[in-house]
Amino acid sequence: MNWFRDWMMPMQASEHAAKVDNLYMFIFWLTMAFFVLICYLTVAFAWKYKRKKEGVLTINFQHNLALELAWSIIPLVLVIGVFFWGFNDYAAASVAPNDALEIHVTGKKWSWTFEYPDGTRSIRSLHVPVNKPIRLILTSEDVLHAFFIPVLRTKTDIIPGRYVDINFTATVPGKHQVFCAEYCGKDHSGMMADLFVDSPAKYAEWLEKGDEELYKMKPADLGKMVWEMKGCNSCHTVDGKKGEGPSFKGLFGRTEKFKDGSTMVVDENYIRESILNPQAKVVAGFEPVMPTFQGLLREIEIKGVIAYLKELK
Ligand code: HEC
Ligand SMILES: [Cu+2]
Repeated sequence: MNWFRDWMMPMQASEHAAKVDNLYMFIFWLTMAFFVLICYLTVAFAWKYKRKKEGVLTINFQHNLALELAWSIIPLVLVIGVFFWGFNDYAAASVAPNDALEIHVTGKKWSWTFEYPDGTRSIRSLHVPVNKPIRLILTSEDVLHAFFIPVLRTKTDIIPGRYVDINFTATVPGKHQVFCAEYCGKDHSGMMADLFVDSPAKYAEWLEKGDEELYKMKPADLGKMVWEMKGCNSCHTVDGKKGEGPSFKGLFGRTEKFKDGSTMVVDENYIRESILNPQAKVVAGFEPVMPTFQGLLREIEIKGVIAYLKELK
C-alpha cells in the first residue's frame, strides 16, 4: 500500500516522518475497516428486518452480553493502543540528543531568520547537514506564527516572548519547503523558507561563504547590519557621540591622530586593519580595548562596513 501513502503524503525526509505516516495509515485503515463494517451491517439489518408481511412482528431482542462486551472491549483496546503508539513517537521526537546542532529561528511578519552556532545568519533559507540531529529553538518577534516542514512531518506554534523547540534528523538531501501555518496577517501566505539538506562538506562550505542574501544586499546596508549584529554598536555610535570607541560619523577620509603621535588619513586599508588588528594603531584618547574580528567577519562583511562608513559623512 506504499503507493497509496506516497500519493496522499509528501515525501518522507526523516525517520520521524515515516513513524508519523505509519501511525496515520494504521488509523486510516482502521477507520476504513469500521466504516465498511458499519455500512454493511446497516444495509444488511435494514434488509433482514424490513416489514415483509402485514401484521408479522420481529422477535423482541433485549440483550446479548457477549456481543456487548465485544463491541466495548475491542475498540477500547484499539484506541488505547493508538494512544500509546502516538505518545511513544511524540515523546521520542520531543527529546534532542546531546550532540544536536542548535539553530535559532526567529519568525517575524513576514519572514524567517536563522542563526547558526558560529554566528552565521541566513534569511528565508535554513541549511542543515544531512543525517545530523538538529534542534531548532524558535521564537517570534511579533505575533503567533507556526513553523511547518511537511516533509519532516513537524509543525509547532511559535509564541512571542518564549522559546519552543523542534528536533529532527533530515535524511534526504535537497531543497524542501517550509511554511508558516498560522494566519499572521497580510503576507502570511508568502511567509515561506527553503530547507536545504546538505552533505557535511557542502554545509561547511556554505557556512564559510555565508548566506546567499548577503550577496544580494547593498554593501552599505550589509555594513549597517554588521554594525548592529556583531556588536560594533556597543562601542561605536554613528551620530558623532563618543562611546567606548570613536564614533563612525565622518570617520572616512579624516586625518586620525594616534597614541604614539603619528597621523594618517582614514582609507579602506586603515579600516580593514582596525577591524582585523585593532591594536596596530590606537586612536589618541582611547584605550586599546577593541577585540579583533579576525575570523568573525567575512570579506564581504568587511567591505560592507567600509561602504557603510563612507556613507556616514
Ligand atoms: C569593546 C568595544 C569595541 C567594539 C565591540 C568594537 N570596537 Fe572598534 N574600536 C574600539 C576602540 C576603543 C577603538 C579606538 C582604539 C583603537 O584604535 O584600537 C576602536 C577603533 C575602531 C576603528 C578605528 C576608528 C578611528 O577613529 O580611527 C574602526 C574602523 C573600528 N573600531 C571598527 C569596528 C567595527 C567594524 C566593529 C564591529 C565589527 C568594532 N569596531 C567593534 C572599541 C570597540
Ligand atoms: Cu507567520
